[in-house]
Amino acid sequence: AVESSIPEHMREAWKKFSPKGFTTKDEFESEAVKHIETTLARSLFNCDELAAYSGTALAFRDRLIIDWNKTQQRQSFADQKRLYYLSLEFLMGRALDNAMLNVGLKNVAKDGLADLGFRIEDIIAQEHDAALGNGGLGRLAACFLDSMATLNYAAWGYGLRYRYGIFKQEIQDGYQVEIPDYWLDFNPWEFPRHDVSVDVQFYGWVNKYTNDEGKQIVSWQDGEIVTATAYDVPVPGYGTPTVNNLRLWSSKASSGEFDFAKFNSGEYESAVADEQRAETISAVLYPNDNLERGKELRLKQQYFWCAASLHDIVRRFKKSKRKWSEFSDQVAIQLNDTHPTLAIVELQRILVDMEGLGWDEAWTIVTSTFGYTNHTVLPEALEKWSVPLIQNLLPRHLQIIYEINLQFLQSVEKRFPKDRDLLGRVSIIEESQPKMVRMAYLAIIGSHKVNGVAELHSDLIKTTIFKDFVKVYGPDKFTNVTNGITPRRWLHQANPRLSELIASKIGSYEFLKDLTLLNKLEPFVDDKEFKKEWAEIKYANKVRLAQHIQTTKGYSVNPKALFDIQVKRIHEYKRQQLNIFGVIHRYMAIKSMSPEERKKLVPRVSVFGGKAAPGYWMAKTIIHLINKVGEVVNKDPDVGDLLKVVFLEDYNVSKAEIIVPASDISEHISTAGTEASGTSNMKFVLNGGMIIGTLDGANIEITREIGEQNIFLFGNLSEDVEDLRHHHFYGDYKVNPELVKVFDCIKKGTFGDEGAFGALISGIVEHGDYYLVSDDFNSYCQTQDLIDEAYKDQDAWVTKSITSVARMGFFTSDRCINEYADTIWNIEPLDVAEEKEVRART
Ligand code: T68
Repeated sequence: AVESSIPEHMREAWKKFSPKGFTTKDEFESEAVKHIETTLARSLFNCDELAAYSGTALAFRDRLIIDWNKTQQRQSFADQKRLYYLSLEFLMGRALDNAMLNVGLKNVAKDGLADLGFRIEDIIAQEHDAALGNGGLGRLAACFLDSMATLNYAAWGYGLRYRYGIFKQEIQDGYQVEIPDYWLDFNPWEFPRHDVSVDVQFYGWVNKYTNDEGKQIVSWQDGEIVTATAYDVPVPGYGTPTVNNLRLWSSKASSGEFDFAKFNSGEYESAVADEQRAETISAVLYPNDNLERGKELRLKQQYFWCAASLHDIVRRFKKSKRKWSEFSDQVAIQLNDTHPTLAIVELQRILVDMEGLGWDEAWTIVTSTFGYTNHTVLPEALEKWSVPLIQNLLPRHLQIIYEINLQFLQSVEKRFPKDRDLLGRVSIIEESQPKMVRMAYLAIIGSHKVNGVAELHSDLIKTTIFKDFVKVYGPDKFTNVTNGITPRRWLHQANPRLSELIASKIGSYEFLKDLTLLNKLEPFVDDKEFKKEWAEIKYANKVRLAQHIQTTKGYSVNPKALFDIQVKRIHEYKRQQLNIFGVIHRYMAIKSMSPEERKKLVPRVSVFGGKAAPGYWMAKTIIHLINKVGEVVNKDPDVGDLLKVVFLEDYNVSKAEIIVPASDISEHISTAGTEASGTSNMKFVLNGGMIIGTLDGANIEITREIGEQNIFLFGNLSEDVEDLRHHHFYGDYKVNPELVKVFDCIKKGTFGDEGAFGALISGIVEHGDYYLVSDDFNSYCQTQDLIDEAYKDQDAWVTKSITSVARMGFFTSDRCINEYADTIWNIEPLDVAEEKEVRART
């Protein structure tokens, strides 16, 4: 039951005056103006677009908070099992447009803002992206929150409130430059909860003793304390009263006596330094994707966030006064990659050291609570922490890790008594110098389910990196949940005209909640008028992107050209280098053609976008090359409109919303077996773009759903990669001659300073071409030629486009969340029918 401090007879007043939230245009205007004039202390004489944005955001925030409060009450009351999604990254993007669409009041706001003298698009564009993530992993977490709220699951996200999100990228002289992203200046979407805090301990030592009653006591003493304060972010579902919570922790020095002592004894400076050291924990998001570097501060972040979240979850559970054995009937925790693996150890510590449960009893609770999602097979991305580092920072946790390992290895030994090698291979501890803790192994051992994020990937983890664990646990512990994306943001919000056209054919916007309804579009593939509108919308989206290029880059591109787009983090395995080498190949071909031949070509705009990790030198070299190629190609009079090369700076969620709807072709061309899933592939197809891709990640399932005739596949298969690399290693390979010509062109200095790109070339020519760029080059170029041919038949192209969209129903994150709920979390959605009805009446 929900407790209240207000006596029964006084609750009437609360009910009478509790805010209802606006629904009409006038009410919206009244709320917005109130906020502008009071909260912001502005007036109609100094209200610029930013102030109008702030007022609008605050009005919508109030509205969300009313539903958010009710949701929390409803969920407490229902007393059902909850899901907690632990992720170090939530790449939310902008919130206002999403909030307006989800509560169904965008038109109200549009008219209201017009009354007040503003255009809604300009107001939406004022918002700073919440960029608390690197790429796919962080954006997946954001799509999941949207689906969990939309489907009425009682689910919380837990993350870190970084002061600096992912850096802003600028390009200077063709090079990436990183600018800090201080995003908290004005953020109306968060609620500081100064009353919700957790003290988190680091360092210190472990004291074990027997107390007066003869009981073994373990106490972790004399550490340094840092306080975690909660900041809550409301997460509205689409077309539902459910507003879930994303809780982000911020670090500050604990206000314990310790500090006061220092102040009083004149150690003012050192007290301030302590303060700053504590705040450093949640200061920055690590900008590496698919790479681990073993920095102590990163480990501190991980423990800080896990400990705060776990104590919060346990506190909530304890309020229910249930027995510990019921914990996993009430709580499911999903680990987004291995970053939160310490949560497993922390829960075991809470149960054993603090709550006094026996080891085995506690361990049963722990393992039935956690699920672990793996997002990569790349060895350089698998987390390992050195034993001395953990020993120093978290001495008690290291003991617990050793105990978990001991028990696990003993059980393995019993079942496979003659296999000594196996024990070494599955041990959590790697016997290296220094010893390392393999976090993925700990995550597997501490969870009841482990999942990959696309079929191929889930098969690969079972046959490669986690093969021994399949032997130990059997195959059922491992499962697949293919990724998905939210159609609310990635269709309805990013491409409102397409969404509207689809709704007009299907008869309603119901497809935004049940994406399989898109299949009702297929009967219209021969409808001339419909196809015309479909093509017009794509064209309008291309015009919009062309305008964006004009304003940000200062030159124009022809929106009638084929738009070929690759936007994602820059990484060798994602092979932007293959793309740019292909562009150079095309450029050379154009140069060698007669004017007659050139007339037959399909003009193309090659768009690139994405950030390189600041320390990833090879990725930065790729960015440099793309920019230098652009500088030469874009002003070559022989080329004109036939080829343009654009690098869009600072790719992020809000830019993706402009870019994704504007593609004719997008590129998903990773070396087979390296991209766990990819999710932008889904976004592009859902917006009517074709894709060129390898048989990797979710490309394979996309092909299965939309049909082979609707996708441009090329390149070697993942099962052949190992062999090819083996041959490369022994030097028995020859670089593709067409690619050699491209390299010669670069080496001649065609794109400036030839030395700058030497490593990119030698990696392929001399150092084994690990990513098989040369092996796939021919197939890639030929497929690009097929694309040109296909594009000439616009009618057939549009047919492919519509057919593909109609068959994309599977890739909604709603399907994905329902699969997690059924097969891993064992949770049910909350019934909100009654609440919806009340809302409809009022
Ligand atoms: C991505 N991983 C996968 N990692 O690369 C992508 N890594 O195939 C998949 O679709 C997506 O996850 C969602 O499952 C990442 O984005 C990171 O960003 C990352 C961050 C920190 C450390 C390691």
